[in-house]
Amino acid sequence: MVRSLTGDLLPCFLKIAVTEEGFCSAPSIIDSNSNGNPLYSKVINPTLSPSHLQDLPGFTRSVYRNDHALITPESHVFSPLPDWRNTLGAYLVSPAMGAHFVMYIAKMQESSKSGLPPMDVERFVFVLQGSVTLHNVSGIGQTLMVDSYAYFPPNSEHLFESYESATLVVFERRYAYLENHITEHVVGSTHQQPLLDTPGEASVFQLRKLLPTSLAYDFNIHIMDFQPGEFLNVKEVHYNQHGLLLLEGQGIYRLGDSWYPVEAGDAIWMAPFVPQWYAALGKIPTRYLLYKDVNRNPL
Ligand code: UGY
Ligand code: MN
Repeated sequence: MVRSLTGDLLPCFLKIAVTEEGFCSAPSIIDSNSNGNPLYSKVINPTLSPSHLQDLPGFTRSVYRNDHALITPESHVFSPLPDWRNTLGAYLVSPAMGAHFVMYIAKMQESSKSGLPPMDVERFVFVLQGSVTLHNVSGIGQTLMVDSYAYFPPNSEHLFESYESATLVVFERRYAYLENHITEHVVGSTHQQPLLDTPGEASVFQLRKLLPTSLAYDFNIHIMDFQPGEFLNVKEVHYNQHGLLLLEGQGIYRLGDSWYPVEAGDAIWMAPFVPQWYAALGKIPTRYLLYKDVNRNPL
């Protein structure tokens, strides 16, 4: 302890000026931290970007709430996908959260093969990295590259093979049958899909839909593109569920009362009626892929 100029007893480290004049003989813990920065300098120069905290062991931006979840890449946990060969999977959305669908990343390694979904479950697959060969029932192979996708109606035979490696994002859902309507097998590529109108959004973002919009389909997959600085006009609250994968760019996602910095690689689950809003920030455009259930009476 030292006595301050006003006569109070103070611990050494609070009176830098006094210690510099030699009153405090304790070893100096006051000048700098181990990085050579002034002690406590972070308090007055706070880290504004949470990504700097990524060096902190245990830090994650992932969040799990009852009406939304943000699952960031450092939280992905992969394990062998049952029924697939040489493939690791990380489920990012599942019914355990309250969702009626699953969304998972499948990492196909050398000489890998897909398995089939359970009975009455439809499947949508989008290639994120590498390429896969899709064999149809007659055994004919078709190569799907990055940005290509395929949809399989419930109970339809199909097989993916990867000879080197490939990463896929997969959506599956128990099909909601509708009398006199059936879905068909679809194969396509994002860039082949036309740009669509975005009512209520005054052309703020670009929208493509990867599946037909006809009644037979009980969900669609949207590809949404935003230039930096663009944001959703509508502060959406709706009955539909979403599973989202940010493919490129960064920005702020509002989910309920929380505002999250997000970037490419992040996955989001949105329960029905969760308030949702996005603004694209940074220097490059944002692209995200979005599952949305459609065409069915919510009753
Ligand atoms: O179509 C949608 O519901 C979409 N605009 N939602 C979203 O981007 N969160
Ligand atoms: Mn929405």
